[in-house]
Amino acid sequence: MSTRRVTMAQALVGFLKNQYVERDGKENPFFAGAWGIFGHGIIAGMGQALQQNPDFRYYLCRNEQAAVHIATAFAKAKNRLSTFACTSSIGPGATNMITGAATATINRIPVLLLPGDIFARRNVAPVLQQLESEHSQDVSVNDAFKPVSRYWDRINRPDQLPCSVVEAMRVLTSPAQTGAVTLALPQDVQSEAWDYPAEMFEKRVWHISRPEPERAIAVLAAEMIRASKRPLIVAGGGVIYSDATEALSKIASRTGIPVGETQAGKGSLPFDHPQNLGAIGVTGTPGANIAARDADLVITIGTRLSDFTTASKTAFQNPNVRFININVNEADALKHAGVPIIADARAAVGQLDASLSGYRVDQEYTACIVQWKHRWEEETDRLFGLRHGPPVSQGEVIGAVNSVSRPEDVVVCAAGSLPGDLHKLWRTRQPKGYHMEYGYSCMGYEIAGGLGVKMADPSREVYVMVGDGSFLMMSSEITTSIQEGYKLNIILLDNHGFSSIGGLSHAVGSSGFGTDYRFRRHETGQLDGQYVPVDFVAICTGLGACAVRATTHAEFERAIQTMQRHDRTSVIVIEVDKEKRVPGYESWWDVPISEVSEIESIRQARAQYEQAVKKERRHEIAATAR
Ligand SMILES: Cc1ncc(C[n+]2csc(CCOP(=O)(O)OP(=O)(O)O)c2C)c(N)n1
Ligand SMILES: [Mg+2]
Repeated sequence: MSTRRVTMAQALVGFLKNQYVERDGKENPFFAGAWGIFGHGIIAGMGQALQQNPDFRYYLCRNEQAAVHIATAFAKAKNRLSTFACTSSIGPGATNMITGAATATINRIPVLLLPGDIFARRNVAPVLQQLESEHSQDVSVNDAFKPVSRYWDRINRPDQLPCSVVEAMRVLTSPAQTGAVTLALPQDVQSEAWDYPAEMFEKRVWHISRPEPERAIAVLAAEMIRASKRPLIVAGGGVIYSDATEALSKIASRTGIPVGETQAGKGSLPFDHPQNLGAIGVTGTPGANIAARDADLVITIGTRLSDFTTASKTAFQNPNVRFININVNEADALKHAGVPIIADARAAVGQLDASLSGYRVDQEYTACIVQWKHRWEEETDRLFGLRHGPPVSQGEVIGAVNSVSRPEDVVVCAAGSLPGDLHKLWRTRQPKGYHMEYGYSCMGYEIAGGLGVKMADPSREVYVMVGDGSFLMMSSEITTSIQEGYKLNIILLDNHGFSSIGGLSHAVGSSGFGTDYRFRRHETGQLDGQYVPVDFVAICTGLGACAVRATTHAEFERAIQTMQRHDRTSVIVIEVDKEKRVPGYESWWDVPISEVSEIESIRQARAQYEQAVKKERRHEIAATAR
């Protein structure tokens, strides 16, 4: 057997750069390079290996958490067919990546994390940044990656690497299992040489399969659809990742079954597709939520059925409702006691379509769908057309960005009140036009995520919509976007705090406590003084971007035109009125309210809560349809 004597880190990079994926006959390298920030735990091992492999590009970011968000957004934009590795030093660099790992895993997006780790040799312990443990020397901060990784290993010997990297690739490329994969790299082992089998460095192609539905289950599902009067499709992220959007469009058009889109599934159909009722769930449109309420059959495709989709299990109120779940992941397919079609979304939808020939929903339902859509377009126009303030309303800012963006452009967002408003209002015209991280809804994802999206397809303009809270949490990758020459269009909506959680606070009877960026007043001891002024334009300019402040709607429209002419990352800061919210429609979210309290408004909110919570259903224990 021919071998190559290289260090563990050199072997790792040599392996990663030769991993390819193939789906539907199309092949591409799986890794686009590595992000990271070096420290003593990685500079001499992985750092040196990256240095001698310039064809596996190293990208220097400003924050390790952001690096993982960049990788996640890139992979999401690439339908999980490509990603980055993220390297870090030991200690804080590593633990900075944990939030990113959770974000990736919860969203089912592949990222490879390579944190440095404490010496396997142990004799020099405790090293700088080492967590000492008296009960075991086999513990480091990297153990904290275990619950947020889909695969986790520590490379304690160089000869262990071949087994571990192959397992890592299996999980990363599995549509059902994918998420963050962590290989912790002890500092000493990274630099140790071994005679690696030369085969390890040959090109390897990982086939991404499209599992077909089991015949008997597919027949049962088709029978159930034919027997249903008010079927509804819930389209999740799996529709987009599996490239099933055209198949969905066909089945919806042919059968007339309406479609509601989850956050990850938004864009599955163009907004003006006759069967697209738009957003569903807590942040859904009235049409989609009424259709969900009355549906006798819900066909979910590629969704995790999170509480935002099920309106905390209150969305589906028909006493006879049944579920068919098309999902490549068994656990998702079995949710809500559904008939599980454990298969690739595109394969399953295509097959279902073929077995439903001649079936169409009745005219009455079709007429409802037409009317719901018409009314929703009117409501969207109303919210886009508000000329509130200044401060202007968030809805009209979304409208202005939407109308400037081209169909192929992408809006990126993650946390705050924007995700709900965008879910409802954004008129998505192409499947990749809407990029929302709403599995973890991680404040700070937005700008880093925007960079990942832009890198995935530089031909698209990327519009990052970010609240002041998220911006203040993590904006430093603006500098990285300038370093790498990727232009982002950032719209920063300043409402001096948390519109989202502030609104929620009012709804739970807590009057906005602790959700505004205000000075502490000596008289009250509370954060109830004037707003704390922040010069966002100065911050963005300081980070290297072009930045302006707009106050009126007309100024904003002019600024967004000017933004098109800039060749580097550009920011518009606009103050929005946090009280001029986009309303909720026909939905509810379970946020438990104190059972006892000294505050009257909370007692009232609790009384309402006790009524509302009664609508929650236990779909998981329903008898199955079989
Ligand atoms: C890392 C993180 N911390 C806390 C939260 C909880 N949270 C959700 S939205 C929000 C406020 C976001 O403020 P901002 O970005 O200004 O958006 P706005 O609500 O004003 O639209 C908070 C604190 C979160 N989602 N992520
Ligand atoms: Mg805010």
